[in-house]
Amino acid sequence: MDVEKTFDVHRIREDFPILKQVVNGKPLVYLDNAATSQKPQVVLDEMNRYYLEENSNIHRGVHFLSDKATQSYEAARKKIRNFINANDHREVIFVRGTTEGVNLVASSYARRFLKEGDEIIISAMEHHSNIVPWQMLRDEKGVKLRVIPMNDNGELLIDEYETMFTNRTKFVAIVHVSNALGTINPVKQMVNIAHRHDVPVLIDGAQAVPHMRIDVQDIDADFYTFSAHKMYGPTGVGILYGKRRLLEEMIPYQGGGDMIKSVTFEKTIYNDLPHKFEAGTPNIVGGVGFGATIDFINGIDFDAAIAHEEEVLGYATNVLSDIKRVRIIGTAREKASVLSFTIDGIHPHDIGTILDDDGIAIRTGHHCAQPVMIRFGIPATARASFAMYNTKEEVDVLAKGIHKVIEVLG
Ligand code: C6P
Repeated sequence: MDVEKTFDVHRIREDFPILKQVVNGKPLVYLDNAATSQKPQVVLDEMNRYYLEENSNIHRGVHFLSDKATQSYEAARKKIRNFINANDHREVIFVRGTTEGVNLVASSYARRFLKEGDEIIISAMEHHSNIVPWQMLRDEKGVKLRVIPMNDNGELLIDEYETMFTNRTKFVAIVHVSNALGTINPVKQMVNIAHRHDVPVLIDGAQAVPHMRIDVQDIDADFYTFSAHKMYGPTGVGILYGKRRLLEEMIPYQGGGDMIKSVTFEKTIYNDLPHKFEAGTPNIVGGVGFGATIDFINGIDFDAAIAHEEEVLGYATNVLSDIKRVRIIGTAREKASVLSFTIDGIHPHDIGTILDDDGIAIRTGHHCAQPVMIRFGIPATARASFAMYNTKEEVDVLAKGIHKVIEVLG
């Protein structure tokens, strides 16, 4: 079936005013969605409305505006809870983004429960935000990091993963979709393997939630974290989902207002979930905007949007594979959104600069996943990453741009 018939990408593009821009005299072709996606008008309107009509601090005031702001913020939490099918809204903690989600778990769970000699399993394709917090813990507590290897297509070796568990293995932290390769990891199976060894799992869902339906109960993730800004929502807000039993056992790593029930100089009693982990005034407008983002996604045929993205990615993969000297990095069977590539003899930064002259926005560099670059023996890649509003015509513009890069730089 031709998904273009059931998903009107040109209609969806109307919802994103920024896409109409002209850059360097050319229509903007925005292919840097893995870094951050664009925001629909309805999300911008809702954030504006919040500031115009409700702006106030939450959970604190008895007055009208504070009550309204609290209701909007907490309504957003419940929308997000339904979106990821969490069992309870208290399992949905607002954080700054995926990075903070991982740091929260490393600090409040692993620092408390792991001891010297214990092992944490991560994978060879992690973003730095799911490496560095565990290294900091390693240096502080003497825990060990073990890394699941991957093959030349950028697929994790699940058989090897299975053999890595010992009685010292106490935690697993893995990415759902790689931002550098696009690989979709079989996280449900990987969680199942870890649970057979009674080991909890954190999943970095930053690149998964915008491109597939996520059911945290079906995956049986113990923790799952993601950022609003990669899924058409605002920057500076994201979610850490955690199973209630685990969150209840954990001690907050940030103290301050809102996360307490009572404070004396002798003793503090922490607040109930989820507020226990939400110290200080949060990104209220971000949370409200995130709620509007969920409404936006629920208001479209998200399954058709996902199918459209798959079709665009498949098309782009074919078109770029046909260009001589282009090497695609990340050729896993299961992929989402990301097309990383190199051009023989040309530095990725030069590719990005020349494409920018034609209004094409891609990301070049190591994508905060330096170990992936080392694994493939390259310093960097050029990366086109797609969202639901991208078209095959834009892929053609990208291909034309790549031909121009080869022509200009030889
Ligand atoms: N990747 C990219 O261009 P934050 O910055 O906290 O919202 O998300 C961090 C993060 C964590 N995990 C994965 C898999 C990610 O892709 C990212 C962010 C961006 O690929 C910016 S480096």
